[in-house]
Amino acid sequence: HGLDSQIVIVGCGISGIGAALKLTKHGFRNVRILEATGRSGGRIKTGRMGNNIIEIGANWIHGPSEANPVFCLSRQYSLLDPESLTQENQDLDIGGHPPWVPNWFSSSGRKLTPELMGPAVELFAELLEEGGEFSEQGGEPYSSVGEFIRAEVRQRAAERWQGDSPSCQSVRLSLISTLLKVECCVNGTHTLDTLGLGAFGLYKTLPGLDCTFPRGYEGLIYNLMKELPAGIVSYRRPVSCVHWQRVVRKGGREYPVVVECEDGERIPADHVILTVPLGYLKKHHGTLLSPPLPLHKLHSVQRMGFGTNNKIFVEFDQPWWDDDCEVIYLVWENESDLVDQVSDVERLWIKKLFGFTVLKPTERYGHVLCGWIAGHESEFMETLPEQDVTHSITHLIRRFTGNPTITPRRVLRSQWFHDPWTCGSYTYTATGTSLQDIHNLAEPLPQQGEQPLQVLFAGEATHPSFFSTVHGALLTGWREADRLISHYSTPSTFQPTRS
Ligand code: 6YU
Repeated sequence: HGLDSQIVIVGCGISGIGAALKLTKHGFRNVRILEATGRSGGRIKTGRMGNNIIEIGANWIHGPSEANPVFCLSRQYSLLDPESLTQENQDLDIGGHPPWVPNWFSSSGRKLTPELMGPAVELFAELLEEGGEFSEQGGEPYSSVGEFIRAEVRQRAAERWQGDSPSCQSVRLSLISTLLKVECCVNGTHTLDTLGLGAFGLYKTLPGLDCTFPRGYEGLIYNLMKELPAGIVSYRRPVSCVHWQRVVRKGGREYPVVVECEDGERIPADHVILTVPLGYLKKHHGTLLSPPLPLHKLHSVQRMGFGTNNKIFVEFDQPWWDDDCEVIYLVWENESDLVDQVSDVERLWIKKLFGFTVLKPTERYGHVLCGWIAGHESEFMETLPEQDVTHSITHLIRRFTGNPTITPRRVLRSQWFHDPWTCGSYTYTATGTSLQDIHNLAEPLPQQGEQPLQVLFAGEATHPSFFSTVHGALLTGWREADRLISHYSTPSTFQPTRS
């Protein structure tokens, strides 16, 4: 049946869309996407705050250069600013950390100087780089990135900063606590103590200065969707169970899989590509697959990390940061003990917010900041009424600027942990995980036998080096489409369609 085989894709995020496009362009005639929500895009989600466009999910193209398919497609669709397209920007190799102009504010209401903060910033960057080298060394001195950074900071700071005053040393160590919180956001983990050191170097960066979409990330989804055959997506159609290893007869044919939807519909299929987020799979694997996941796959689902990173957008009438400032760090002066989690989440959750990125250019956005907060503190923040979040943010900014009159015009936050179809933000390599776990997640079911490839797995969590990104997710959708294409192209399995 080759090109007539029934293929069901679960999830209409970038990986599901990518898989569907490749399959339909190759000539597969019976491809359907089942999407739980009323929209396409999944974790690519552009919203509005007043007249401004804001990204509720993915923000940047990480490493926008020739090897990044998201960059290439966005260029083709004319979605990017001219600066992002320059060879100079594509060639910049920033190792995942863009050289943003910082402002530092402290909890005693003073602005901290680059001279004071510089040595702490340098030390932290050095340790992040070293931390990424253990994955190729076949052994690591600590199990987590958090333990490694803390131990090395204590030792190197004592050596390097011994001539500086105690207060200077103390505020630099407090900045390290802030930078630990930044990394919690970048990696989408509650604390760096659960981020595996051995696997830290698995994540690979591409060259290119991270860029945004001037008219919103969803423009990419819109353009891709236009290329899909009409009507192949069924919205508000959550899948409740994928029954595989079955023999189901319909229309004179036998199918090995039945996809059961929450509304009771049962759809026979030859292949299902599952693109649900790892957070969703962790929570629902027991009911989503029947028979259940084989143990080695289940254990990898459980071992891999999936955490929360949320944004809090805040709009002001006037800026309280420098004209050229691109990122604002908040330094709690009592945090010289290198902490990245708070002791009392309900009372102190706001201390986990590391600071803000500045939405640029000002002519387009006005004075809007994007606050970043990861972990359990972020998950708690989601449960608060919006006015409580506004109150905490206002109080925080007044304290750090020493200006008791600053009042945000508007506040809006994301709530990824309580999104029932995502259950968090993105994947990280937790302590004890290795590349093998990602391979296990990506392995199709069954791999061999009479009816192979009944259930295939795509989505950001299944990419060995670009997990947690949009380009990683897209590549996994293409990978699973290619797997089916080559399955039907090999002579032993290819059966030409009769007309
Ligand atoms: C990137 C960035 N970015 C910020 C925030 C978030 C993410 N990412 P989808 O979830 O999209 O699709 C699945 C669909 O399935 C979905 O529509 C569901 O509704 C549906 N579904 C679920 N259950 C179902 C059911 N039962 N039945 C039917 N349908 C069902 N990526 O490139 N740049 O700036 C950010 C960011 C707040 C939440 C991001 C970013 C991650 C991407 O958004 C994400 O990977 C993809 O969109 C996922 O696509 P998908 O198709 O797999 O799933 C140095 C170093 C170290 C390590 N890493 C650091 C890298 C930095 C990571 N950066 C992230 C940062 C931000 C800010």
